[in-house]
Amino acid sequence: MSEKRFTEQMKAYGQWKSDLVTNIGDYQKWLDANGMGSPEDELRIYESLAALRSDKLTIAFVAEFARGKTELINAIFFSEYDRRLLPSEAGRTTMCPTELFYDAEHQHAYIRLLPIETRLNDTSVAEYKEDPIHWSSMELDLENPDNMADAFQEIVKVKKVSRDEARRLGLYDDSDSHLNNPDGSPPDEIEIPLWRHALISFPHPLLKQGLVILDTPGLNALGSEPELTLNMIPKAQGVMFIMAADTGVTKSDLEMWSSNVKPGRAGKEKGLVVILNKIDTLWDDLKSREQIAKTINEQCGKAAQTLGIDLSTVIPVSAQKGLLAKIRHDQELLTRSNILALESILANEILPYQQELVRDHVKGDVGAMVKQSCDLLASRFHSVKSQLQELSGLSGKNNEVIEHLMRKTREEQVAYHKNVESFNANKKILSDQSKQLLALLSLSELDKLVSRSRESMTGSWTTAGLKNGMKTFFDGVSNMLTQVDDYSEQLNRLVTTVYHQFQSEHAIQGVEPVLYNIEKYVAELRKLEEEGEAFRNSPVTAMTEQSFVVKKFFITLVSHARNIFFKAHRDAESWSKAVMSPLVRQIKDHKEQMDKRLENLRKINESRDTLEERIAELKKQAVVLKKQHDEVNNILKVINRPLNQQTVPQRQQPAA
Ligand SMILES: Nc1nc2c(ncn2[C@@H]2O[C@H](COP(=O)(O)OP(=O)(O)O)[C@@H](O)[C@H]2O)c(=O)[nH]1
Ligand SMILES: [Mg+2]
Repeated sequence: MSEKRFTEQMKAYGQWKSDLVTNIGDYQKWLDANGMGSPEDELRIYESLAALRSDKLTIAFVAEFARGKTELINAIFFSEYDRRLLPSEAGRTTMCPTELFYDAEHQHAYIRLLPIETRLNDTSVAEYKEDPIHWSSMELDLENPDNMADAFQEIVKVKKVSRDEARRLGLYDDSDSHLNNPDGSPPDEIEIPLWRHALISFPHPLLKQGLVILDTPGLNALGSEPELTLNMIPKAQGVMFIMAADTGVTKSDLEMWSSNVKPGRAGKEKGLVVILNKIDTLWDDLKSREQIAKTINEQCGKAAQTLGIDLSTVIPVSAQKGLLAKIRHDQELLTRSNILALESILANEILPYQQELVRDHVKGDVGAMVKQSCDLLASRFHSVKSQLQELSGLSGKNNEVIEHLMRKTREEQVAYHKNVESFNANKKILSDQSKQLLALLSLSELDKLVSRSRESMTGSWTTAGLKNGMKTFFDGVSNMLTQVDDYSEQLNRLVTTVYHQFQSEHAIQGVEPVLYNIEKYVAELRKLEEEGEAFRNSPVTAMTEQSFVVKKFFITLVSHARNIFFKAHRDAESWSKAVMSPLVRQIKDHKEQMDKRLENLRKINESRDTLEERIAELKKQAVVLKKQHDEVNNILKVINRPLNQQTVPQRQQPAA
């Protein structure tokens, strides 16, 4: 088994995505060239391509401050700069959540910083991201790593503000007694981060392939910025939770684990990596390697026990020695640091998992469209073949037989017209019912629910009030979704019946409709609720000024839920527009073929010479259809191609 390094694997993943993009582009061109596309198809393809191009693999580093998150990021991803790129030093810890990525739209490297004062507004960080005007922006000089490292110093910057100011920002609470002066009096000034969030874009090869790294500050920051816990961390494909060997598992480590890490990973355990960092602090020269290995293993065991997880899932590493070893090309030290074990998990577990998700998505979306095109062509081919058979059987037959066939075709035409009428009536019913479906997913209804939930908090932004508010909100959401689910089931049944009825009455080969499914949005909302519950129950909410955090939390929760609703609504809308198109196309095909058949029979009836001509024509058509079918089928094959089956390596413990 070959175990690929993360960098290689990421490159292969990028290549795979770009092949898919080309393939989908081919399909798009094919639709155009053959006049088989519709505006809805165009839109769906466009969205799929956009989703593929903007696909990101986010790895979040979550831990209490000074556990070595930033050092690990330096060691895993940025060692080729031969220096410590992001600031990681004793006493100067990352103060604001920092995202490292590549912004392909603005092709220059920059660092953007959101002032801490924006906390006073009700706008979420996600919303601020849409609007660069609120950010303070600096260009990065890529030729000059010193300059880059200097610019990165911004993310550790702090400033002193009055106690009142800190309180207003939700960064100080009278219960924060650990900040008191030695005589017990509260401090006059509080040190707070200068920035609320940092975005760093630069063209590192991994970032260019779609890797996003989220570096977070400690527990305090997570407590005061619910968006991290509710949105950014759960959305990450990989979460690295880090403890340190020199401190062991502390109370706040544990708190962070149970409030901020574990709940967001429910059902996504694959992406969670638990790390015991700084094992070099246990490298005692007076002990043998075996003794050291034993000590490290014991520490991992203790950590695993405290967190309630399996020992084999705790990876001991030394970020600092890993970085040093990579810079010095010291193979022995690199092995000892065990950094490569982490890379291997990223490369062989987290990345393939994301690839599977992306593939399933493309398969379900564009794949379903391509399949419909394929089926439609098969159905055309089938009908040409049967006409061909019919005509071939006519040579040597008398006019009576031909007239009989003409009569039969005319009867079919009459039946067809009747069926088309009933099809149009059904289509109208479907369109009305789709409107009802959209109404059930209405955002204004959701907003009414939000107001009711706010009211049921009885105006108090406390955790007790929040409990009522959240209950009202999620009960309401769940109620709305149950209705949507029932309704869409009914709609799906109608769609299927309309398809099958027409096809069976006219002996047309089956093209299956795509059904509407709300399940994935229900699952997303359920997850949001779980994360919300965990956060609400966490002691973190009690640490900073309550009303502040509770309010921010509620706003984040609602905006996230609103976003999920929005997506479900948009999906339902484009579904309802596109669901009947394949059948409409098939019906049109069928009509054309009947007309053509009648005309053929008429001409043959007049002169037997035309028979051979018609047969030759149909044969030509069959060849063209076969070719078209093969072309589309090849596109479908690429989309459905299984990913390279990899044996996932067992996570292994290092030799000390
Ligand atoms: N001995 C040792 N120190 C480390 C290691 N990783 C990080 N540190 C030190 O721990 C301190 C905090 O590291 P940093 O990466 O800033 O932690 P963060 O706050 O979690 O991002 C710094 O002084 C680092 O040099 C390690 O593997 N071994
Ligand atoms: Mg840090």
